[in-house]
Order: sequence, then C-alpha cells, then structure tokens
Amino acid sequence: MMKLSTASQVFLVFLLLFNICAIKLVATAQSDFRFQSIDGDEYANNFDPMQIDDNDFDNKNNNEQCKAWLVQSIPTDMPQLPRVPGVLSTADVFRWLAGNSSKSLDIIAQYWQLVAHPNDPRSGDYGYSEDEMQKFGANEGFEVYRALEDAADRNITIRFLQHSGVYPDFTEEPSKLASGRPNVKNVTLLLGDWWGSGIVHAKVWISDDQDVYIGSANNDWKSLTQVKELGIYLVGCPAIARKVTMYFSNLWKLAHLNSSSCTKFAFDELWQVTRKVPCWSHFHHPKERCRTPLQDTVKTPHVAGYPPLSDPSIFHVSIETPAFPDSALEPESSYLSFAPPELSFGKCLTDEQAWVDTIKSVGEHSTLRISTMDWLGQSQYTTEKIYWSSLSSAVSEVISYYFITNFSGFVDAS
Ligand SMILES: *[C@@H]1O[C@H](CO)[C@@H](O)[C@H](O)[C@H]1NC(C)=O
Ligand SMILES: *[C@@H]1O[C@H](CO)[C@@H](O)[C@H](O)[C@H]1NC(C)=O
Ligand SMILES: *[C@@H]1O[C@H](CO)[C@@H](O)[C@H](O)[C@H]1NC(C)=O
Ligand SMILES: *[C@@H]1O[C@H](CO)[C@@H](O)[C@H](O)[C@H]1NC(C)=O
Ligand SMILES: CC(=O)N[C@H]1CO[C@H](CO)[C@@H](O)[C@@H]1O
Repeated sequence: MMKLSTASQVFLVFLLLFNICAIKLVATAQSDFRFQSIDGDEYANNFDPMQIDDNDFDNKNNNEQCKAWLVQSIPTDMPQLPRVPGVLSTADVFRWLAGNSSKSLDIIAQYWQLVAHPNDPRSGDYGYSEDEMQKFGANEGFEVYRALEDAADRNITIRFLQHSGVYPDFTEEPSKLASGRPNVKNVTLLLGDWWGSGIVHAKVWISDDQDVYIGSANNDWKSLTQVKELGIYLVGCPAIARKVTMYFSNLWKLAHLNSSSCTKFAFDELWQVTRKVPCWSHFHHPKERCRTPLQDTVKTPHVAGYPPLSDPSIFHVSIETPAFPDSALEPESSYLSFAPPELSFGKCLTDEQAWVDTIKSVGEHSTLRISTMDWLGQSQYTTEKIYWSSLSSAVSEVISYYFITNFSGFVDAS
C-alpha cells in the first residue's frame, strides 16, 4: 500500500477486499496523518533503529527528482465513464517501465495473460474476431508483452514473481520470457504454503531501482483496456524504490525457501483460530520463534492481531496533474505499507493499519471515498471462517464522529 496525502479531500482506494493472507499493495490518499489509536511508546520500545536506515526518505537529494502520476485503466466503449484527464494509462506506463529500463526490472504479478488467444478454445478470448479484439484493446497487452521481450533481449536483469497463474496458460508467459535467457528469472510463490491460504496479489513493477508502478492492474490485456484499475507511477524515486525492492526481495526469498521447515502453527488470539504462519511470526511467543531469514525485519512483540506502528517513514513526492497545470504542486506526505505483517520491515505499516488510519484521518467537512471490489466483514478464502471487523469499525467510528461516507463499487478482474 502506498499512501499519499492530498490537500483537502480524503480519497481512499480499496483495490480489493483485504483477506488474511493475500499480499497486495494499494494506493491510497489522505488529508492528514493521525495515529490516534496507536500506542507509540510500545512500538518505540521494540524498534531497533540500527536495523534499518529510515532516514533515506528524508534525504532530499534522494527524492529531488522524484515525481508521481496516477495511472488508470478504463474499459473501452464506456461513454459514460470517460478517462480522467491527466491520469496516465496503465498500458503506457507498463510499456515505458519496460522500455526505459537499462539494467533491471522486477515485477510482482498475480497472473499473466498479456497476449490474447482468440483462437484457443480453452481461452476466455475464444470466438471473438480480430476486429472485436482490436476494439477491446487487446493489442495494448501484446505491446506490453513485446516491450518486456525487448527488455529481455537487451540483457536487462529481470525477475518475475507470481502466483500460480490462471487457466489455461498459467505461468506460460513469464516462463516463455525466461526460457533460454539467463538474465530473466521467474518464480512462483504459493503463499498458501506459508500462511495456509492466500495468494500473491500485489502488482508492482520496479525499473532500474528508481521507477515504480504500484497498483491494481494485472499483467493481463483485460486489465489494460477492459477492467477498471488504478495505480501510481513513480519516476526517479530511488529511496522509495529501495523500500519496495526490499519487499520484493523478501517475497523472492520466500519463494526459494522450504516452507515446511519454516512454518509453524500459532494461536491467533484476535481471530481465535490456530493457523499456519512463518516460524518467525509475531504470532509466536518470542522464545518459540526462529530467526528470520528476511532482511531488515523489525523485532515485534507478541501481540494479538497486527503489530502497531505509530510513526511510519514519511516521504514527500509531488503528484503531477497535467490536466490541472494551475494546481499547486505541493509535495504530498506519503508512506508505504505492506502485508502480510511477517514480511514487514523498517518503519513500514501493515496494510490493515494503513487503511484504518486512512479512514480515521478524514477531516471535518471532507469526504471519505472508498472504492472496493468486495466488502465483507469476514474472510472469504480461508478454511476457517474469520470475522474481521476493523474496516467497518473504523468507518462506523468516523460516521459517528461527523461524516457522510460515500461508498461505490469498483470492479476488478481478480
Ligand atoms: C520512457 O518513459 C517516458 C515517460 O516517463 C516515455 O515518454 C518514453 O516513451 C519511455 N521510453 C520508452 C522507450 O518506453
Ligand atoms: C548480460 O549481462 C551480464 C551481466 O549483467 C553479462 O555478464 C553478460 O555478458 C551479458 N550478456 C550479453 C550477451 O551481453
Ligand atoms: C523441506 O523440509 C521438510 C521438513 O523439514 C523436509 O522433510 C523436506 O525434505 C524438505 N524439502 C526439500 C525439497 O528440501
Ligand atoms: C456520493 O457520490 C455520488 C456519486 O459520485 C454523488 O452523486 C453524491 O453527491 C455523493 N454524496 C455525498 C454525500 O458526497
Ligand atoms: C516457477 C516457474 O514458473 N518456473 C519457470 C520459469 O521459466 C522456465 C523456462 O525458462 C520454466 O522451465 C520454469 O518452469
């Protein structure tokens, strides 16, 4: 999750229902920071500042050139839903990230279907004519695939990390890109092996350790031209890219570890279930934990639920709004958040806390907008049903405070 503050309105984007083990990154925005419900002292006592240099966000030189744009996908043929002017298109941004990379490209994807297969009877694209595929914008996906192939042929060091993929081609695209190219590595990470359920759900591109996309768009042609998606494109942001790369590296590491020897069941006091978690998880009492194999993780006390953090590393970045050239380009205060908490590091929030804090940050006479694919107060993909109320409770809290909330459904392919 990446959080950005804006001058006067709270604009919160839920790309998908948070579920217990899914990993995802969400772009959100908010008007100010309030961490009212968090016990900062408790955290401070357990935070070891030597573990990670969090001052790099404050280093002005690092972020001097750093700029951000919002990125959107809007289905073709929807006259009632025009593109928002000044917001970039996902397909363009993906092509640029691949096209501009000169040394490295790291991609986290849930699944891949960039190239349409209208002639494959097993494919959902089957039966549509060339003309129809053209009208649907399928070509955009093909162009992104071609830009990746191009980067692979330029000997860029490329790493693809994904969940197992979807029928009928599963991981065929990343495998094809990796095949015969020692500079391209592809791995499948099954989070179910680590947390009992859940999938890699983040969509992240990192190019040359400085340009980054974080958003909802899958590596699927339909996510470029047939599904509503939202993300953020950061250019010239090495300090932010470093944090996101750290998350990438943690996932990469998991994919290369033997999960059977690194997981252990723990009783989750908040959800009242016993569940499988990594052996270094904060759900285990400190004496029963293993040493974390991940870099820069923070020592967390045994807590019920998610470890709280009162002072995330803040960075400042201006959001470019080409359609509104007169709008002041004040750098926005922002922070990153990640899930699941066992992969957190440094002073980065977990997604759940960032969402709750974003909801609670809504100021008087402003609007809270939440856009989500699903909204359930319970788990959807776990074997045991888990009731989970933190978002609804946070919304109730701000409503009872002073607000009008405005919910709107948001469609996402996954
Ligand atoms: C590089 O990125 C810029 C925008 O940031 C874009 O205009 C340009 O076309 C990209 N170059 C390539 C080769 O994709
Ligand atoms: C590709 O890059 C690697 C190092 O990044 C280098 O060792 C190798 O020689 C390069 N291969 C070609 C064909 O240029
Ligand atoms: C993974 O660990 C388990 C339990 O320690 C062991 O039985 C199994 O052989 C290991 N698998 C591999 C591929 O090393
Ligand atoms: C809620 O959103 C709808 C659609 O965008 C808008 O028409 C309506 O005025 C909003 N209501 C409030 C109270 O902000
Ligand atoms: C995990 C995974 O999907 N690995 C694939 C990566 O690509 C190669 C081709 O180079 C396949 O053989 C692997 O199965």
